[in-house]
Amino acid sequence: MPSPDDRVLWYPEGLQTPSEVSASPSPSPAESSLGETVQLPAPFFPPSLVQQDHPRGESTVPRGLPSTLNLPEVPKEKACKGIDSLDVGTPDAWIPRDPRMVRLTGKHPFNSEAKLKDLYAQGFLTPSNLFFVRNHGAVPKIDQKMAEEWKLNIHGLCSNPTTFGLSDLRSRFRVVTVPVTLVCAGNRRKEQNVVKQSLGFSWGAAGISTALFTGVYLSDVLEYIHPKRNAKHIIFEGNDDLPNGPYGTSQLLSWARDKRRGMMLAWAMNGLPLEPDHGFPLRLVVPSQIGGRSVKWLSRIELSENESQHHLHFQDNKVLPMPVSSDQARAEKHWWYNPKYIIRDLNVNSAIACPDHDEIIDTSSQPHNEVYVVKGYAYAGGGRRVTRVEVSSDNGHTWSLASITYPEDLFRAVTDFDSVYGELDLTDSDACFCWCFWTFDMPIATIQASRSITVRCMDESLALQPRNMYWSATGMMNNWWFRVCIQRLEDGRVRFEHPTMAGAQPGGWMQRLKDAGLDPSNPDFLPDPSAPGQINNTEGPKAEAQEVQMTKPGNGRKITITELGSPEAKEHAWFVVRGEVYMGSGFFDDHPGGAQSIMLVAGEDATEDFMAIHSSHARKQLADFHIGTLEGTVEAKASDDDEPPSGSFLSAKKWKKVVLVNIKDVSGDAKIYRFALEGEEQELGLPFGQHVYVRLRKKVTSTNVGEGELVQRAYTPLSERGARGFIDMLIKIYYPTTAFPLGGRMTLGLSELSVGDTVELKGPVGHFIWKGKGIASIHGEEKHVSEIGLVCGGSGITPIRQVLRGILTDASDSETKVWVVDVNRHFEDILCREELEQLTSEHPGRFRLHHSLTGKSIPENWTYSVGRITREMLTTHLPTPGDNKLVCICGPVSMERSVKAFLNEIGWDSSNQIVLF
Ligand SMILES: Nc1nc2c(c(=O)[nH]1)N[C@H]1C(S)=C(S)[C@@H](COP(=O)(O)O)O[C@H]1N2
Ligand SMILES: [Mo]
Repeated sequence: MPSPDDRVLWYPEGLQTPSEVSASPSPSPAESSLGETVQLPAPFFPPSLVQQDHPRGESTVPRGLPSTLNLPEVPKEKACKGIDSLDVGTPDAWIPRDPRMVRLTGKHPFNSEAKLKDLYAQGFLTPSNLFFVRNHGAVPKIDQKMAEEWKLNIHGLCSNPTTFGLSDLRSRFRVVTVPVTLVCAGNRRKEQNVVKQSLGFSWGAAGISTALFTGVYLSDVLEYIHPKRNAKHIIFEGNDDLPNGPYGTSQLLSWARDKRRGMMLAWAMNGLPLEPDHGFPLRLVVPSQIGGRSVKWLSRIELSENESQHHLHFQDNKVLPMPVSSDQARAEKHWWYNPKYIIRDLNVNSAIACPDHDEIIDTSSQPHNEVYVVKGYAYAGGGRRVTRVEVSSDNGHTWSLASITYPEDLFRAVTDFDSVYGELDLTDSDACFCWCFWTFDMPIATIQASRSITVRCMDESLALQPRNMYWSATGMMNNWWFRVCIQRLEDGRVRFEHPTMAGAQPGGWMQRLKDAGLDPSNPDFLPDPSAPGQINNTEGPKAEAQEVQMTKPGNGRKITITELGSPEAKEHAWFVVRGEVYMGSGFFDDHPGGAQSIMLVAGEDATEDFMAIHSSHARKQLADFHIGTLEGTVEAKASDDDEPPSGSFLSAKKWKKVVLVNIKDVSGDAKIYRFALEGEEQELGLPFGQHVYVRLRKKVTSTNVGEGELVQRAYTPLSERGARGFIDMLIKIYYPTTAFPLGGRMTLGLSELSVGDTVELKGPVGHFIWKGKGIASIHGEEKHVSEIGLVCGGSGITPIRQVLRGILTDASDSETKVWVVDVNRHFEDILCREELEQLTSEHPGRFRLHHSLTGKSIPENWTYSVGRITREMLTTHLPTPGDNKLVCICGPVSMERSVKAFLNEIGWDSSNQIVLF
């Protein structure tokens, strides 16, 4: 590797060493104002213009950086060769361009951006053919000879005015390569134009690109030409020929002299000469400022007391105050000359690239706990770092942290010296000149439940992307939250919709809202407008005010409190949400939270819990089960009976936190979760036969800050009623299987927990209580029971076991007889088997136990039944029906149904002899 002292000439052309250069066959001499004749390597010409038949025509592919440096790949894409038919007949018809570029101002001049998806797919460094282009006019036609003779004239208030040829710059100053992201101030302007037409054309979110720029630091050149004391501004001029004179703008000289701001005079991009569109043969590169400051085709620099007087220095790249309309800005020139409104540094901004506009995913075919990786870019100005990227799925009500990668930081970790790139050394730089990338794992379930994905970021100065658009006449620096709308298709798939499509392309939710007469600057993408914590849109009309319809239109039936308490209502689990009555039994089979949680609210007002955990999708579904409007109100009560003794943990009204302290594997997928109550000596306060609601927020990823879905389900504890300080719960985790691809929402949520996490409990709930001394309470009615049958399947054992223990451990009851029928698939699946066996041996006269196994492998000396529950099994292993008798059932819905049907056949009365848990 050559050492820095070897440097003679730096040229953006492959593998030559300086000695090869001097020996190259046809060097073109270039006379510099320094009086030295230097050799320019041949060819020094943009690859797109190198003819195939050119003697060096093959050297159009950039040389990568040494792989040992472990830096982002230098784009290998070949330069375009063909002339795009759109350029034919324009002054630019000599420039090969990539037809994939989206033209934003018709054919000419060339203002274009790649498709956001294509741009993002390129990664950190953008190949020059997909690098956005902003040309105010025709591209100066510069051939090889003109490039070799290019003059940069630096003059004005300086002691050493000098005219440099490119080779002078290369040989006099340290040649450096720096990755820099350029962003046009108009990036994302289309969004502003949809709200109200600005003076500018419609950039999408791809008016941004990144390249390795090779050149010399402007600060080094300024040291050489020695500015005078009264010089305050440094003016740059390109040699494009525009109606109002050449393109030009200026910087504060103090900024330009500051090496840390990284301003460069650059001749190469990604290891090749600049393409004509990007300023061949020389441009200014101003990192972290708007692209408009990076003057292309740079030919003149002037040091001055005053800022640039170029037309476009005043008439462009400003953010005028919001109240100034486009017409006003056009008519009243003074706005443009007010120095306060100039834009220098970029502002914080971010956009979503994945999902792409119009991307469709099939959420229904994916497991609920599967995630979709949302991705995008973010940047800040002034060398500041993006310090957080946050994603919201509820229209900005709550936010989760995305993970960010900063490929630019890789450059800070290495140094290199290379004949193409010169010095690669950012080891002493803390400035962020480039975009960063972020990703966020969004659960499919969240996508299903929400209407938008929103991103915002914050930078080191704590500047945060705003919720509302700051519209201005130039439409520049648009950086409000970037929102992608989620649209549910009829077939269960979802389609994503970006805010706009660049240029004249149709599409995007902003135009759609506008066409619908809504305010596109005030979208309301809340999952449900009535959800708690809704942000009230105070400015402007409310867009998309879509209250979810939870009732059947035209259903005028009135339901009285008495009807709500009728046996029919209990049988079909009628419940109340927001004053409307619903028939819960219609949804037993499909309810993701299980049938039990619906049965538990039968006859009750379930508004609070329903609204807390159900998505707008679920709310919509509720309409199908609407049967009428309640006359009067139901007392909010969670238990039919006694309030728990004071001092015990549970509250019927309030969710209370418990901490997970232990997880114990039991068998197969079953685990015992132990949660600590508030006090070590505290009792739970749960009567025999009743349940507790467990509610938890699902974790999403390790980087997520608690934005998962809220899930809730009723469980019966495993711990003894008298247990103090803790509650044990036996949970069988339903992992996704091919037959049940979503797995159990609640149990998967539990499986994500680790010790130290919290869940919330509320209760007791349920209509059945074993009160002791042979007394049961069913829907508040007491009944004396002499014999009780308990039928359960799988983890349905937990409430059954509580009742069983309640009876057998009751010192004041030696009468009540218990029969248990427990059905499982395999022998190993039988939960609490040993305990059950032990209780039978302890209470031979009172407790009869029977099992059945439905699986294929049956243990050799199995003495119980095999196969599903039959009528005969229930006849033989339960008491005969009678007035003082009762059967309780707990298991999967299908089992509960068939057991109930058999019991009816045998002669059990549904209204007061059968209890479904
Ligand atoms: N000479 C000249 N320099 C120019 C421009 C121009 O039209 N002429 N456009 C400016 C603007 S507004 C932008 S955003 C950047 C775009 O650089 P690019 O076309 O290389 O992406 O160049 C800047 N430099
Ligand atoms: Mo720009």
